[in-house]
Amino acid sequence: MIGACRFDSSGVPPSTAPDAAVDAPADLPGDTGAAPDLPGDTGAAPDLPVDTGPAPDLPGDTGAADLSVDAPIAPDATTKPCTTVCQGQTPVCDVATGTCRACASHAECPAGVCATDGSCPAAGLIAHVDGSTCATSQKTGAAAEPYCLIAEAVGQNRLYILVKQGTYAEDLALDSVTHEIYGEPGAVIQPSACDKLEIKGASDVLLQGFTIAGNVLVSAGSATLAQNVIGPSSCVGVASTATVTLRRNLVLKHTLGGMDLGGTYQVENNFIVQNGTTAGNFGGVKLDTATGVFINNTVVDNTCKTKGPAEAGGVRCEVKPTTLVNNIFWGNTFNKTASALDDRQYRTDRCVAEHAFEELKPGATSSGTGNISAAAPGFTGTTPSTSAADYHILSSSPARNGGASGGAPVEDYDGDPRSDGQIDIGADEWSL
Ligand SMILES: [Ca+2]
Ligand SMILES: [Ca+2]
Repeated sequence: MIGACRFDSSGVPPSTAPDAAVDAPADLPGDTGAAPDLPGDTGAAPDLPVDTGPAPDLPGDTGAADLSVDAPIAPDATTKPCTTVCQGQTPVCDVATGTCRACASHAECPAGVCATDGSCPAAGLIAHVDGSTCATSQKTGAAAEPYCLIAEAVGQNRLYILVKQGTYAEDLALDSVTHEIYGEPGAVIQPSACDKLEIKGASDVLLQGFTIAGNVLVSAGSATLAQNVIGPSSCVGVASTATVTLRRNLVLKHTLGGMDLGGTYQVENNFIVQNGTTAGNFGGVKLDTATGVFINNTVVDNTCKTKGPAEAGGVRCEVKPTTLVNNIFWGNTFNKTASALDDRQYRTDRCVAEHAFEELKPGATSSGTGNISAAAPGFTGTTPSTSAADYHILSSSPARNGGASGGAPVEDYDGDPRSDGQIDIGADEWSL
């Protein structure tokens, strides 16, 4: 890069062209006079001296010589071009290493979509949805002819669907379709009632980047929900009897509980907060099977009714044992004060928590592999809050570096790498 740029003391910006006369090419060593020095130089007088010192170069310039400014711009020594064409699942040239890599954001792909496999799909594979610019006719899904509704793009011959910002008040029944559906910042799906955003049949669907102002029902097939804000709703936030992956979501304020998962599940790096009411029998999560992974989630400020034989404010497990790893369980409540059988945070008779940061009933101590507790979890904000940012951890949080590395996700809620070699408990890995 340009390392020698500076302004002269006068504030006159450096010139990339040589200054008049003074910076003219030097004479050759031994040149004493009349002979021509340059093409076109026919004069007899000696050429001007070389500018090597503090003499002024420009009007008002009183500083040192600016020869260094006039030096050619050298190529950046740290930039390494890729020697092969970057394509397929490694479409981006990483100029720091000179190697091709997967895309990391939509902005890196010319057609606007970075797919989950790291490739940049061709424009012809992408259906565009833009409720604000779509026309009443000529809707093909091409970038210049977007659909008005997400439902119009579903089931067409384009695998990828890219949804512009705006509120899409529509019910989506994704029945036996395969799509990766991406929301740009500000894209909101607003179903009309509970369970009106449904994945069913032989579907394989990704929903990523949305605010879902309602809930999601996965009744069959396979669904991946990633990087969404899901809620609030008067429903169960995510209800599944099929195969579901929940990654890096904020699941908040669902009256009937945050998630109720049967079938097979992978739940990692989610904030699950403020779900349930004092009328429900679980608050944050109900796991109906043990066929899944529940790791690095922050389950906080959820509630349920007065404890009966099965309720739990945080996580209610139905199968013994159901293992929960690297999770924060804090501030989950019953509509009841301290109890000898207090399962506010999770059902201790069926859930097996490991490397948990947990709030304990009065007088209790943490037990179980790697579990810890402390007076406060060290969140960045005052909870309860509707902002995921407030459930991130401070550098001083006791949850920091308390997790197990086995099976932990390589990234955190923010997409930041969990790379310091000591996994933090919860959805957030602390970083500067
Ligand atoms: Ca750490
Ligand atoms: Ca983080």
